[in-house]
Amino acid sequence: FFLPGQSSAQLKTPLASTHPQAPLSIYPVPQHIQFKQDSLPFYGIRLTAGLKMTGEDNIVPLLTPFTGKTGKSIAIHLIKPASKAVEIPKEGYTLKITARQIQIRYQDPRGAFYGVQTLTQILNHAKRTGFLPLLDIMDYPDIPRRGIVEGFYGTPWTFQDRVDQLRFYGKWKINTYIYGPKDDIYHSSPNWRLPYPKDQAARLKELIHIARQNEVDFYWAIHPGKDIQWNQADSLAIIHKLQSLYDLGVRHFAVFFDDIAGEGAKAQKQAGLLNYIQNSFISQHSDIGPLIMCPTEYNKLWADPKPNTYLDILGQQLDKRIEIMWTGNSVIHDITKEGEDWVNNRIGRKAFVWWNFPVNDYVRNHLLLGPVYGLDKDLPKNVSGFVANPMDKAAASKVAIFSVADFCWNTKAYLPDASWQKGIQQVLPEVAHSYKIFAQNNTDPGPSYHQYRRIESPAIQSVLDTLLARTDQFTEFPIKLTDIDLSALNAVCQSFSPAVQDILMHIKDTALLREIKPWLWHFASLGKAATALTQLLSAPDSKKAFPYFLQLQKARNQLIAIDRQYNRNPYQPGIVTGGRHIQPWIEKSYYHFAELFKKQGWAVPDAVDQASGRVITSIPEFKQLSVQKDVAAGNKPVQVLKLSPILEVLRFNPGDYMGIAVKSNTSVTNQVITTQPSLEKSGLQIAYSKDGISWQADRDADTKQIRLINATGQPISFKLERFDILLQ
Ligand code: 14T
Repeated sequence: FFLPGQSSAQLKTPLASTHPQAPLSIYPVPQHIQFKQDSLPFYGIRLTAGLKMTGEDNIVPLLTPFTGKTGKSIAIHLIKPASKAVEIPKEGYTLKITARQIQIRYQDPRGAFYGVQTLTQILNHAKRTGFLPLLDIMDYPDIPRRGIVEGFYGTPWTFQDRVDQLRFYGKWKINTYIYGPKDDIYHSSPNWRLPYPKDQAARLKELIHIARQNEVDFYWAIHPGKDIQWNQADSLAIIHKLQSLYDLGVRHFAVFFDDIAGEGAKAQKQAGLLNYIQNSFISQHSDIGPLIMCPTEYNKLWADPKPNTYLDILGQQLDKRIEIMWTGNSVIHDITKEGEDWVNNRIGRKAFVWWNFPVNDYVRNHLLLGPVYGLDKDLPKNVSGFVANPMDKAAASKVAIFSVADFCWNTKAYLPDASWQKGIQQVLPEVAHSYKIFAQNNTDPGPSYHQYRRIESPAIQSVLDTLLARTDQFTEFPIKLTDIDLSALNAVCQSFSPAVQDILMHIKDTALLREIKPWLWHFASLGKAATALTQLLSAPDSKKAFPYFLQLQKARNQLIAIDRQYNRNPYQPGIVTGGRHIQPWIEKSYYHFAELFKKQGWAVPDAVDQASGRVITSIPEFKQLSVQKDVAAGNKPVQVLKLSPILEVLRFNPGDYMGIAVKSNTSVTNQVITTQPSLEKSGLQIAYSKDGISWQADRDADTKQIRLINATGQPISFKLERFDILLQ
């Protein structure tokens, strides 16, 4: 892909990202740290004989890069106190650096590993500055199980992604990885009953080994609820499957009952099966950790609030040793203390949080790269664990994962923005400044069924929204901007394209680059469109303004081309950047000024026409859905407007409908609508209208609205597989 008008010589080099005098900051933030007002010249470390002998095989390799050759090197002692006189919490450690030695005390091997991880951060600082600070640290995690659930729909992470992740987790003191990608057919239907084929089993075995080296508990989850039979044969099928993973080295298990309906969703049956697994498998091994389950009613919005229903039944009947997952007040939600109290009361134990961030399987054209915020600081008191569900883009999820680790370790000290910046610094030090620019403007999922929104473009959001609101009044040049200052906005927009160039040229993480490339291209064009627009707005007269309009149009055409060419998937195809504030401002302004210049007699070239439509529905939750744009390949590509396939089973009461209305200047040439069960079997009807008032059974040249309606007298349950309308 070629971005015109840029040469490397034009680029401003970002500030050196690792300043030698940068103060020492340790992440996750330690619980207690006391700096002595002193430091030692640093000549490297010396591994003591004891450490070499007893040190776990995952510890010495972390330290060897820092060993010194001179007699002035400082000795490291790793001590497991024989008595419990010094109280060190689980997975905790103390770290003391004096003028004579470095001493780490721990209770369990994981504590030793974490103490050494902290030490490596200090030693890196010492190497950089030449001085080793004297200090005292006492540290331990707030949340006992912390990490990641690979639980999204879409292409699962690759083997290499996972290797990379597990190493990253060890480094940042994450101890939990739950394996549960929805699209692994041996995790879910149809093949959950079958053992993994040899090659896949071998790969899992390797991962489990790497997890162990990095002090990560590898949980393997099964998702049997779509077609499970509540009989002895299927109970045994699960035990056999779990045993086959035990044989590969798995010592932590989970059973997921999310996103299912019907027979598999019954609380009594689920509790019965899980208790059976507990008694005949988990308890039969001395070395298996507590079992985790994901309930069918896994969030407050979906939970039956009546007493003695699903959650209470689990609470009463499910063995108390089994942990229960929970996504919060809705599928995708901030995590509040009240919400946790509510579920804990019902399930009779502390919920294990499954946080659906930064997962983007419901908005696949968006990247969610912003700070981790919206998590209650009191969570450690109310949860048994906390895992985040990431994007299918493993490397691009790391910045958020870094902050999840930071939050879970020390919730009271957690600062979303500082942690986000530090995460970027750690993951992409060579392009940190540029990546921040990119990531700040790629945070919000946009309107969706889940109604989860994130702050985006914080530095410019208010000026953009003011401009957007006033655009209709901009009818002559010079434009009266009164109190609006465009210089800051202009400077920000001008930084986008150079930031993209910097990332494209200097990024070291090639996996990350592969994941986000089309979004980078899009963002560069977005910067050009926005820059042209700010210049247009500042022009003294329309003659000076018009060339900027042409630049805006050209950049906008690039945006549309990128959106139509990349990230093809049936759900949310295409590429969005700056979707919350920047794009709406550009779209609105573009149409406004195209009209204005036409009226003034300028030869405005034909625009790439961007079709658009809106959802029409009787169902309140779906009013938030956005209509997706796509292109159907053919002799001549055709524009398509579509509703994303909806994974959930929908229930239409008599009279309920859902569909798309297009703009008056668009004509509909065809539609492809499929459901499960089929339209004929389900009893649903397709109806057409030119005004949304009178509806008919056939499409004609005036059709502007198409909907799917339950015109029967009975409720209809179905899955929406495809709702595409083709445009002229
Ligand atoms: F198990 C759960 F806690 C959960 O969150 N399940 C899925 C999860 O795999 C997915 O990645 C996540 C985000 O899309 O949401 C859940 O999936 C859904 C949510 C829906 F509202 C699937 C269909 C839905 F309608």
